[in-house]
Amino acid sequence: MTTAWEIKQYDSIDSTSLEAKRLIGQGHGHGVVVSARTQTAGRGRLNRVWDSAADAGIWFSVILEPDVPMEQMSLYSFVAAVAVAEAVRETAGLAVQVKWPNDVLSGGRKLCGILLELVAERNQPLRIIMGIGINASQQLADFPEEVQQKATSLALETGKAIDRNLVLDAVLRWLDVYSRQLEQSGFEPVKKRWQELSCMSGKAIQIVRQGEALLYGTALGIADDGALLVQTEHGVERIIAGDVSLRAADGGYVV
Ligand code: BT5
Repeated sequence: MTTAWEIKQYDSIDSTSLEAKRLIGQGHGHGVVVSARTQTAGRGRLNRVWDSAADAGIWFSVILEPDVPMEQMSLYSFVAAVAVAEAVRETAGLAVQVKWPNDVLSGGRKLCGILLELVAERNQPLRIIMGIGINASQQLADFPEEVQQKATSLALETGKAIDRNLVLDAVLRWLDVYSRQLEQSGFEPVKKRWQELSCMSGKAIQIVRQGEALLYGTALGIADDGALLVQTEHGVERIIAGDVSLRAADGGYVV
């Protein structure tokens, strides 16, 4: 069954994910989508700032009540990434790559970030808030300086103006497709598609983890629980959280 998405459109909001959380508190649930023209406190992982300039991107959060066991909830970040990749291919004609854990890249630059949060309220089903930010019309100079070195937008990649609503509709349609696959067939089909789109397999990478030493190795792929498998000099390590950079031709690590 396809989801009857209910899109709540805002001009300006602190964060679409914070608003989604407030809406859950007010009794809203599966299928509600919070979308805003701008966010004044857009967030990434670890409370990092997500630049969300007015009308420059597709900033939205989706509330889901997945029909999967608790331990599979985090796999929805892969569902989100492949859904964004398909939607961008379909609407902008752009072939993008995915990077563990939660990025969609084009030309080695970050086009989209995904933030997955789990909400457990007393006597209520477990819910996911899936926050997605896709850069649409920015030129490089429009991004804050720190972001300019690693970000891109649909306009920069395609040279065309893209209808943001078309992209949003396509992402929601593909979210339905891949959520259903995860619920009905387990992680394998989503994992396979993610690995096809991955820019990492066999690449030399560096991983930054909170409170731990830098880790260097070769990306092997993802495990059945979504962990990143890395061949290091000490054997295969399973990474469950961290920031990954790929080694560039000059030996430095990028994005
Ligand atoms: C992410 O975090 O990539 C998740 C971003 C999720 C944003 C969406 S927008 C709708 C919803 N509402 C929210 O408040 N959030 C979600 P992370 O992997 O931690 O990456 C954050 C880093 O990306 C920042 O520290 C910057 O370096 C960089 N960055 C910030 N804004 C960016 C942008 N617009 N495009 C590309 N990179 C950006």
